[in-house]
Amino acid sequence: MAVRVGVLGATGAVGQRLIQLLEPHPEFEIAALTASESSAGHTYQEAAKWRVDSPIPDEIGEMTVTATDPDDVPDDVDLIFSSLPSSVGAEVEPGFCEAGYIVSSNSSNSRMAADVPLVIPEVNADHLDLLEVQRDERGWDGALVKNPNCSTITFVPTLAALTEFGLEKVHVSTLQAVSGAGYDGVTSMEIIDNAIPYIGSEEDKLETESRKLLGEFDGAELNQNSMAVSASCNRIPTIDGHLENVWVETEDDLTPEAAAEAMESYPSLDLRSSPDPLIHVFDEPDRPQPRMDRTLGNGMAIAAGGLQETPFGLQYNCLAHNTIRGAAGASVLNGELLLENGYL
Ligand code: 11C
Repeated sequence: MAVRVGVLGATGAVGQRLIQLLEPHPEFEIAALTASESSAGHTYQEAAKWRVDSPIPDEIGEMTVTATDPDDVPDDVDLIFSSLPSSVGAEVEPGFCEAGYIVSSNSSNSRMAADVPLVIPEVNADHLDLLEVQRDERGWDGALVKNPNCSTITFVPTLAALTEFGLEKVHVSTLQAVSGAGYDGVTSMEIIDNAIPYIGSEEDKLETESRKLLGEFDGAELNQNSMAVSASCNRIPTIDGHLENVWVETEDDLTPEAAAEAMESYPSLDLRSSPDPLIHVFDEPDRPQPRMDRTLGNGMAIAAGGLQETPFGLQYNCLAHNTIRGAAGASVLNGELLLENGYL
């Protein structure tokens, strides 16, 4: 029987992607949609300005949106997907966990909390065991699991493939699509004929989240990876798909050929939304590109290319669909991992 799920922040850009991915999902059944007070009481069709690239499913359009409050969500909902703005997430997610809900959240609040697993299943599924620490410390019947920022998800799997060479220094420069900024980014497209070299706290997120993801959980606490990471983040006028330029310095020699082989053979998982292969490596120096390659693996694959040796170590490009692999799909995949691990 499918697990009944709720979506918090269902009318936003990531909330819409969540609905698009969850509606046909055989393991999950959408049973609750929440949004801000102004949407509560309206049908989803009335409340949402639907913008994703498939029609709103009829049965979803007819559902009534509720306020984002555990008391308004049916008790038989077991799993909550959260795509709330971080300030709202910080306020309401703990209440859902206290009320016994398992929360798979894309919101950026609490990602770096010591007892909150920050998970990309193909990279650090074992960090889910941190939930035992979380339950001991917080006394929740529910649980809170996070996925990282979309730009972090784009490059960390490629680094995970290279850990055997001993990661020492990583420099990453991003070219991020406007959909990462939600509706405002997509609708205004103010940046046509422009690029913006500072987009909030992105750089800090890439630097800290990557070290947590590649850290080691010893059963009691999570030790951050010691690699040095420096990030520079930029917004470009692309609709979907974050492209990143990466330079990696390693302890052991690392040729482009060895790196390509490590990335191509990096294992995927036997979860429904995990693509196989996880990482596509292109030989063509002008790939990957957002418009051509963002839908690989149903938008869940990472694409890499342009591997070459430089005085600053191995250089390459990588790409992921930011609202699928980088956000909604990442939360759904964490939901599948929670199910696989008996939390649901
Ligand atoms: C952007 N990566 O492209 C951001 C959006 O931490 O989940 C996602 C922010 C986050 O602007």
